[in-house]
Amino acid sequence: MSRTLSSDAVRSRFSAAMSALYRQEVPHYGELIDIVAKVNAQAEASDGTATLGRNATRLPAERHGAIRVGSARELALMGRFFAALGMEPVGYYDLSAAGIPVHSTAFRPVSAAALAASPFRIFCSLLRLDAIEDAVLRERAEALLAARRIGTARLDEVLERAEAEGGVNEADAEVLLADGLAMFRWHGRALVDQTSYRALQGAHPLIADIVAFPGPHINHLTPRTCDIDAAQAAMTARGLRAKTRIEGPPRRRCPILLRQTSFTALAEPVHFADGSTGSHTARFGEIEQRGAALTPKGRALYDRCLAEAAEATGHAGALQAAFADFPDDWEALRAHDLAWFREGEGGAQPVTYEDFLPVSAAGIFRSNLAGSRPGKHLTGGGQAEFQAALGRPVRDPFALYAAEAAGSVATGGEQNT
Ligand code: OOG
Ligand code: NI
Repeated sequence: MSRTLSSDAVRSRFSAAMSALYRQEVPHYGELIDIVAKVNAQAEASDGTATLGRNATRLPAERHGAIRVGSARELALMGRFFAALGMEPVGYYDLSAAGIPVHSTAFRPVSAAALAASPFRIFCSLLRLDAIEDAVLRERAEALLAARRIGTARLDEVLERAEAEGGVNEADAEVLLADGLAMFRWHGRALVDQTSYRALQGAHPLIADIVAFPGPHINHLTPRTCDIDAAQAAMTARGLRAKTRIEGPPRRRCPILLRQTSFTALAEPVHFADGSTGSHTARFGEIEQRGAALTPKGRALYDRCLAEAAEATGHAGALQAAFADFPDDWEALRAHDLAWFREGEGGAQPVTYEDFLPVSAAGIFRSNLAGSRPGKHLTGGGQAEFQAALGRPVRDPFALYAAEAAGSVATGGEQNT
């Protein structure tokens, strides 16, 4: 046991390795990292408070990525793999409410110490095969997924040892890194012929992305900026085609939750199983800005404001107008019990939001899927089915923030069942 490495160290190495891989696979990602580093340095110099206290130090290494898996077995493997990296499933996101045929969780470190050591997260989505209405196509997709093996046998052995011994040694860590990285790399080779690819694409572009390839390729890796408006302007100035609308709350003096924007997916060459070639668009770039975590009361207000803005679409100031009644100073946010605070040096400090937002995530999905049209809201299954597939319950984000605000550590994974 003395040779056991800390999961923080393994996660931090994995995050750096993923970043190097993505830089190599998607050259625009390197540009994005440069832009964000410059914007963050400028914001830091002009206003040290912009990054929410203690988080300034973790900013340069902070990333989130996203993957999509096709079956319960694959999701369970992801749960075990990320557990070995000290990442737990937090939250449940039903994207089918927005017409996207997946449901999701976020694997992330949960303690303040682990977040400070390496704040790496993965937004992980599970395909809902019931979105395929054509029975023949659905069975074909099921058969492809049943035959697919995304992890190696030695990775499985390492995970079993990690679970039994509560950690990994250096040799096992190297397998986790190498075989983990291999799972998430892009394969310019499809498992199916071009006709089948098009049929899957016709059911929903996401279905083709998940089912037609050998594994769950990482589809974006997102650096965190402390000024997303400046970073977006810099992206546009460099010729990266950024999405015009920033997802999430409007620009405010006191940032809350999460603001995100992406640039469009690149078309990548694909070799199909019939020997023909074509292209596939799935991978893209994204930047994020994080603000304060909201209490259930604050979140309910946020959801109301967002719904109001959605109804008023069309006029440019709709978002600002809809959030006019959301207090924009820390004292008021605290007095009205809208955001979480922790006692720190110099008084109460807002707790940073570490999770995602379903409406924003749907916007990010949509903006990067060629020709996607809304699917139906799937009513069956939901969170219970997702957790059964994962093999464990997801943790309740509110319980984690409440514990952080109270200066304690939330225990167990049994909440939110
Ligand atoms: C995930 C999209 C959601 C975010 O930052 O909200 C997401 C995906 O496209 O697989 O990454
Ligand atoms: Ni993202």
